[in-house]
Amino acid sequence: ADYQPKPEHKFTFGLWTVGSSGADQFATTFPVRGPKTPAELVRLLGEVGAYGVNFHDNDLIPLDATPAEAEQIKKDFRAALKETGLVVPMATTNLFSAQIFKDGAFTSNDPKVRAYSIQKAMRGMDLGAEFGAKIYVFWGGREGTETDATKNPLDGLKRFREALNFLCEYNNSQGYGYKFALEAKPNEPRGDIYLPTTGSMLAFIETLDHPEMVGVNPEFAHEHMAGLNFMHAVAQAWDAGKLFHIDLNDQNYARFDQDWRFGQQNWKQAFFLVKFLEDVGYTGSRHFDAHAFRTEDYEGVKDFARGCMRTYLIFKEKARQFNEDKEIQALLAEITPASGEMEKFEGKFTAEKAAALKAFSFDRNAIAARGLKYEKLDQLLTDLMMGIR
Ligand code: GLO
Ligand code: NI
Ligand code: NI
Ligand code: NI
Repeated sequence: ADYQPKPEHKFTFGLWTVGSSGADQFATTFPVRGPKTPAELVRLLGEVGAYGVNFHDNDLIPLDATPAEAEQIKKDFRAALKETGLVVPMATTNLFSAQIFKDGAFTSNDPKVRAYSIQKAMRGMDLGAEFGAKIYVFWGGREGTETDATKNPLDGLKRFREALNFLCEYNNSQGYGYKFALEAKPNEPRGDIYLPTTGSMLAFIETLDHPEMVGVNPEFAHEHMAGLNFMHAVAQAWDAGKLFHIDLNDQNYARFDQDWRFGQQNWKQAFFLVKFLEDVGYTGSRHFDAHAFRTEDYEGVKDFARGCMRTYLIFKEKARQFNEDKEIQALLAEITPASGEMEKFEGKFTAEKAAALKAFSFDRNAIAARGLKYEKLDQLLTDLMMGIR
């Protein structure tokens, strides 16, 4: 394996990721990297071998741009896409940066803010469609509270639902063919954000008018902030047929939003995630929603972007080795025994089966006495990942 990114790997980055100025909560007015235009960022991504670029409405067109400025930016952006061959698989709306969103967007207590947010999302969908985006992400960054004295969460859910129902109909009315992908995050920037986990989003989707149009965009960092197992969240989304997009990065448990290079910190979790995506045959974008360290210049940003993709491909190769390793596979076969005698109790309920199972006598102690060799298996994986196998 040469670990070189190719279009078929579907590696994408947001304009906001490689375009991050390196500003943080304690240095908002001291960016360490000067701004680059969207067209320049596309060329940077082309240089490192990415397949696609995604954007928020205002990553491409600044909030206060004139129509003439907007046209020029789009023209330059389009030219850079053509030159590099990059595509735009996903677009999204910034409903969290501007002052007007200080109390949320779709769930704000102010009906003017709610209406403005839906207007902004429709315009964002128009913009994404101009560049061929087929996935539209909704991250409700400020849909939440610092104190629940201000809002009833039931109102929050109702407003969020109404907004999405409206936008699903808008999608149909324009014939855009978008699939919506809802992105959960437990907190930051709000004290608490509604629908804090991928699991919450999955349950919420079933309450919408067009559940078939809506899936999820789970993010590694966000599930880790909530102390959860990211791969398990992704698996549940996949099982529900709802894994429409994914945000890859890295994040230590229970910290603020770190948005690190994919695989920087939690190798094992990243490995299991890549293995899962490759084993099930996920065909969507592998989107990196991450930032280079504040210590980096734009050369460092390229190192960061190359690193995200390279690490993914290394884990993909390791997953292949895991699946082809005779000792590991033999052990796996041993620890997941065939049904044998239990087959007659398995599957759908029948009254006879239930009666037979109730009457069956199990040797509980003998069953429990069997060692499962999980220690051995996990060490084989560790050896494999460390490159000594
Ligand atoms: C912030 C989110 C953000 C979203 C983006 C896409 O933590 O991860 O980057 O992914 O706004 O809508
Ligand atoms: Ni995030
Ligand atoms: Ni994200
Ligand atoms: Ni983040």
